[in-house]
Amino acid sequence: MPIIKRFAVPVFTAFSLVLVASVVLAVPEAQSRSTSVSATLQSFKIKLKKKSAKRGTVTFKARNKRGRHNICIRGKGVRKCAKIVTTGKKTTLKVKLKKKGTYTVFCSVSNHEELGMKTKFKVR
Ligand SMILES: [Cu+2]
Repeated sequence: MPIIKRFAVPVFTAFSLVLVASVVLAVPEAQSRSTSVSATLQSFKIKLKKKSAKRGTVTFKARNKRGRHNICIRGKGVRKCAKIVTTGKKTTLKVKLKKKGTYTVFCSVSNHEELGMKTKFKVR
């Protein structure tokens, strides 16, 4: 009997932890998903580490390698820009993308978009 007791407690504890962990992890995911996408800006290119995300909050964390740039997104009734930064600085664009489809990520400074600072981003 003492052997069973010795095992019963750790097994119960482990089971409880799994149960608690699954509840903690499941709740925020069910309510809204969030994705972080790293990006680099330079004259005149935008590179995204991820090309797509599931619907929810998407945070683009952009590092400006060279020039004076920002990062913006438009599509499906959304248009939002992060603040403009200079070489070596970071700028973050946090946006709620509720609709599936293709969005355009671009730089709104001057004519940078026409010069090539744009790329596609998909929401699944
Ligand atoms: Cu730019």
